[in-house]
Amino acid sequence: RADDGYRLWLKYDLLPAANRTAYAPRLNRIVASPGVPEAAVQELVAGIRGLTGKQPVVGGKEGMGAITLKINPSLVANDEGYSITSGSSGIILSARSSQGLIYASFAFLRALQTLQPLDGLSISSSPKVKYRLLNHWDNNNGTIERGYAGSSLWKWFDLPDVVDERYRDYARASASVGINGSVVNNVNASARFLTPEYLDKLAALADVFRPYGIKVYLSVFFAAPKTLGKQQTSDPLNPEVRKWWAAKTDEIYARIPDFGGFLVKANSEGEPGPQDYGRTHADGANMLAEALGNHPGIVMWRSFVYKANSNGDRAKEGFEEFKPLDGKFHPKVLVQVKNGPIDFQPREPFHPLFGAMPRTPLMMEFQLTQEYLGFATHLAYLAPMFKECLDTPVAGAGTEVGRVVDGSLHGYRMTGMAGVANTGSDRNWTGHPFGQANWYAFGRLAWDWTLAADQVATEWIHMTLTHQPEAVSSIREMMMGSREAVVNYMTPLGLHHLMGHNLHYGPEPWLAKSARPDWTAVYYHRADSLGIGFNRSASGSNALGLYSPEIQAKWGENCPPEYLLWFHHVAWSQKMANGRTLWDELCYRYDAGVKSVARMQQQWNGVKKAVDPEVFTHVAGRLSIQLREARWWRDACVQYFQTFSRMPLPVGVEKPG
Ligand code: GCW
Repeated sequence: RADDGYRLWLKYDLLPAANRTAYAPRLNRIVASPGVPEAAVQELVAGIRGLTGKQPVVGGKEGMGAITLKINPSLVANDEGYSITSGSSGIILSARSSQGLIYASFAFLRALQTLQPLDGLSISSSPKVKYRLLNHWDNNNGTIERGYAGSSLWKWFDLPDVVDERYRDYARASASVGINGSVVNNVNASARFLTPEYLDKLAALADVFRPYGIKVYLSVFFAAPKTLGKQQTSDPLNPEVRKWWAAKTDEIYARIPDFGGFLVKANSEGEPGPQDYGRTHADGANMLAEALGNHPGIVMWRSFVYKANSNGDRAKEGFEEFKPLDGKFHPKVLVQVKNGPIDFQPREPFHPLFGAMPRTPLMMEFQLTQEYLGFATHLAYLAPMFKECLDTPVAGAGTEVGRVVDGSLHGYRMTGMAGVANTGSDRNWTGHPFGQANWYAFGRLAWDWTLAADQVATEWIHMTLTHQPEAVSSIREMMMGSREAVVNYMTPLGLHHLMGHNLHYGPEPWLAKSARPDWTAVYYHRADSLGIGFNRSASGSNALGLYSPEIQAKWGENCPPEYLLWFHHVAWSQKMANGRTLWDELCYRYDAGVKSVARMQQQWNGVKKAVDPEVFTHVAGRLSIQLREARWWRDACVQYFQTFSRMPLPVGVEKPG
């Protein structure tokens, strides 16, 4: 039967016969003591039935043939961690909490889905980060800001009376990769979400998510006291305003006792905020944290701020506003920082705030929806991009961004990672079938950022597409190179933000006229007759100076090609380490991007027999768009930059046509 992608990586289709035979005698019954969550047992029953063709019974005794689930408060793991062992007493899933058993069950099923041997199985795992959240930029009218897979999953007009069964599948899929929270609405927030009417709808969603350990969170409109509460002001230091938020918070908790908390975009891109009243981001965040009182929720305050300032450098603004506030935030506040200092570009250096605010817990914000990476039409597996950021030291060895985020570097206990979701109402959830891999990988890396991107890809391929070994390896190869391909055909060598105005799709490097200089492409690439690139070194904006001395040394004079034009304005004829001129290298990289997509097409064609025909055709179609658009990008950019370099195309680079 053709697969429509709805079941994501939780397909539970029959395993290859040899694996089924090996597994079968060990999976006869599921033994659950009191306190074991029903959702875990249900998932195991459904999973094992699907994968082996044999339905296990629920009940009986621990021992050979049994999968026994146990709550064990003395297990060496953190609150949500678990262990899985297999031996003479059968398979034992243990955890300190019922939530840990949910994760153990999904991990056990993953072991089966990825064909792990069960003999002597011994897995133990605890999440490295506490708050592992999807951020949905979904509006109450059903649209999604930067969403490319249909409309919102949340049917606000139907809720709370009509509860779509899809909400449960969303929760299952998210929990299966360790996600434990969902901010359901856009950071450009409507105050409407704080009305009793919408809180009832939210409570209905929370009820569906709860069995899977997913908490609901809201993005809040900072001026709600004025617009919704009829207050004179929304000044965070005004006592009436503070009372209003405290009462609103109580109202939320009366409906949703485990409500997760608030996400705030303030004084950014026209959103209101504390600065409207001469207050700081810390004043605003702390006011909301205090409004939460003894409730368990948290405040996530975004650092994504920039203002129109023709003399400045947008890459410095978040740093300049937030760094001085280090140590000034309430203990319930996390500052949520995008991975890079501009805006979710195909490649950015890590944000200079990481490592620079040792007295403030910083959480990571990645973007799964491909706003700047070809929407849902281009195939780009993003785990290598997440890893590149997380694995980079902020200073010396052992200071990886991942260690800032997991709290180990500066001793934070509040830790978090957010992913801007790529889900929507499309039957396959993410539009591009491979978009599912980014949701999957985000969850896995939020749980443990030290996992390898190719290992995560391998898991996902087995669970979603095929077990056939050659096909698994060529699909993995295709995925692993895909993000670099996008970097090459869109913005190689550290170039950034050359995308079409506002829409952020397709090339528009010539864009020079806009309401604001930092909304043009020429602001970022700075091409002229001498060379190209944004001088952010000491002789330029000195955004490089915001980083540690180690990083300044690394990305200064001998800057690696990946970040070259991000930090430096380089002469067209400057020689690269490989002996080519900058101009030639730029052309080669654009061309290499196109060639990589052509190669991806071949790799995909080569796995035709190993994957579902419907998925095959769907992906093949999208790859042909991607190839056409990769050429479009290359030809537009190379020809435009050639008007400055006035140099010929190097040998071997395909002529525009
Ligand atoms: O990337 C930009 C987007 C906006 C978005 C903003 C943000 C939600 O173009 O659509 O708004 O970032 O992250 O706040």
